[in-house]
Amino acid sequence: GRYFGTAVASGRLGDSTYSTILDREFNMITPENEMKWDTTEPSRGSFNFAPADAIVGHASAHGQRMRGHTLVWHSQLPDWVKSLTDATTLRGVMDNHITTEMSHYKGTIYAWDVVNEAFADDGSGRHRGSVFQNVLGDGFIEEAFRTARNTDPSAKLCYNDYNIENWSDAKTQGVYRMVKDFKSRGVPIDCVGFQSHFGTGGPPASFQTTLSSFAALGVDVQLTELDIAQASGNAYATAVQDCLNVTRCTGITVWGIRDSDSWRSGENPLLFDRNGTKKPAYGAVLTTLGGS
Ligand code: 9MR
Repeated sequence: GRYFGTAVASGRLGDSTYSTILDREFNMITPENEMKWDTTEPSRGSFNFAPADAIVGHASAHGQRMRGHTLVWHSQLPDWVKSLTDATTLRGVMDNHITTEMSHYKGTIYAWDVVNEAFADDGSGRHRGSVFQNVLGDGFIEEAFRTARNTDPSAKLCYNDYNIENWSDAKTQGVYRMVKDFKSRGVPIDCVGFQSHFGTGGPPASFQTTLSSFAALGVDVQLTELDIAQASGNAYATAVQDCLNVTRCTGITVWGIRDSDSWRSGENPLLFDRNGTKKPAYGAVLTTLGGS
């Protein structure tokens, strides 16, 4: 009943080992970089959807659904956006970016990471500094979600972040307060993505509590970028079981296919080795999902 997805890099689609595993094992795709602002709007008003279109085309040809990643993020953001200082201008630029990209992909995206990584790592539980935060203030996240809903009312709208898996962390609590506030005021939000980039031990003991606590606010939750240093089978099994134990945990995405495809390849964090062979963690995930 859950989807199982992976991040995909458009440049690897021509690698037959890669695409064979992709189409055999995964029914959800997140573009690893191709839908980010530096690729999609490298200069103001000039949009480039070709790399992401290649992935969407692959997905529709193979019956895979898509997560859109990501519309508003402080990173992989072009300098022309970072240098804006006028609030009216930046608000217009942000809203135009959201409406143009979402409109291009209307009907092809199951869920959008509307805003990515907006909270700080400093233990404050507050938003991080960014051009959006510094010029537009706290309201920029709400503005982005409202614009997204108006553009494509049938796409699920998610907030996505890392290091929000441990329930007692200030960052987790900060995101929780935001979602609770959005729900109480009718700001449109449908889901929260927990990136789940874990160390060797896998998820924190409280991960299921975190997932169920957010779900109780009335949002779906997903593991959106799962990878685990050294990929212990137990750690992967625990992460998957934490999701299965929460009714509103609707799916899991791993952040790449083979270890050699990973952004942290030195830690061998994925389910397939460099040759595309299944690792023990693959079996642990399959068994946890009820397969054999
Ligand atoms: O995996 C992505 C890598 O190829 C890029 O170089 C990097 C640039 O920031 O982004 C990586 O993906 C990130 C994702 O978009 C957001 N969460 C953290 C991921 C790993 O850095």
